Amino acid sequence: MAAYQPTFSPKQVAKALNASESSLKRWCDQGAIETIRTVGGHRKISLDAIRKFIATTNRTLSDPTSIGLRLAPESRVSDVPGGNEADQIDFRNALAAGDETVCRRILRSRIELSGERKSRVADHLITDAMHGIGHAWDESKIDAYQERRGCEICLRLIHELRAMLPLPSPNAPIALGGTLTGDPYQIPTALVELTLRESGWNATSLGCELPVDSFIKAAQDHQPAMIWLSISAVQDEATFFADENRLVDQLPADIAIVLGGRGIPDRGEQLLQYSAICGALSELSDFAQLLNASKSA
Ligand code: B12
Repeated sequence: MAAYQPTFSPKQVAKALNASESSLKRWCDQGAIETIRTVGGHRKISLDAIRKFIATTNRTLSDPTSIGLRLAPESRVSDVPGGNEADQIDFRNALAAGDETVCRRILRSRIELSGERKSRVADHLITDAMHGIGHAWDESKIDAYQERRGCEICLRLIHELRAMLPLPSPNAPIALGGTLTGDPYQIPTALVELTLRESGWNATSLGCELPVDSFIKAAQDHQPAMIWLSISAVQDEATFFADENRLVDQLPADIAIVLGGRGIPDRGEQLLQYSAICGALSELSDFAQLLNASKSA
């Protein structure tokens, strides 16, 4: 269980789950919900135990307020679509509401409970939520400020996860990446950095809208074994193809060039130069581990 957590009575949890108190007590006694007994013999339930129960039984938190999870007013009716898992739904709603504390709690408990990689959990919750927020914004169901605020929260959470990782080992291969001029999307490149760090790379995102000459300078200064480009928005395809080709032409031939992102233009496969185009972060993780192993072999 995580450090300190508040605990709740079966009555409070029953209300939160829209179940009867007697069912709740039965689930406690059957071991379906991890239960703590007080000195006086009363049942107490932690937030982690509630979350685990929700995740394994596909229940939803009908009344979060009864266990102190207060959502901001604008989230009480949420129109943010996305994945069906309980923690995805809770995370999306909290993100749309700007409730950073709840978002952090959901992210951290999933990491602790599932034992999955941090980058994988971040992708599972953050990518889903931001896609949903994009939809909801497109349909005027949420406002632009909620989208921008959601971005800020996600970036903070990703950076916190990165800070929880051990420092890269001194002989870890270097990876640099980011987005080129015209592409303002910050979250994908931050997730790539997290994924590569968890795969044993000394990865640094250079951020967004980097002029190609500066990308080339960074490569000369740091001699990475990998450069990634996250491509979410391309303003002018001809300029983008020319910039990308110029970047690759200026780099030593043994640097792996990895491209990814939903904005790769249709003709990208023919007109861009690359070692790999990865559709998903899991593919990047596999590719990076393979490359790392072959370099240290
Ligand atoms: C936040 C956001 C913005 C913010 C970004 C701010 C910031 N600080 O990053 C700002 C305000 C800049 C913005 C602006 C605009 N936006 Co916008 N935006 C979004 C939103 C809601 C989330 C983007 C995001 O972070 N997603 C989360 C990331 C993690 O998901 P992802 O991009 O799919 O990345 C995954 C994979 O692609 C892959 N990946 C990505 N890069 C890489 C790299 C490598 C190496 C690898 C291996 C993998 C990989 O891994 C990631 C994780 O799984 C999207 C909705 C959406 N569907 O994403 C709309 C969205 C992209 N925006 C949209 C629009 C219309 C706009 C604007 C035109 C709005 C306007 N009228 O001004 C402008 C255009 C800006 C521009 N210059 O292009 C549309 C695009 C529609 C289209 N068909 O292209 C979307 C889809 C919203 C919608 N449903 O309508 N936007």
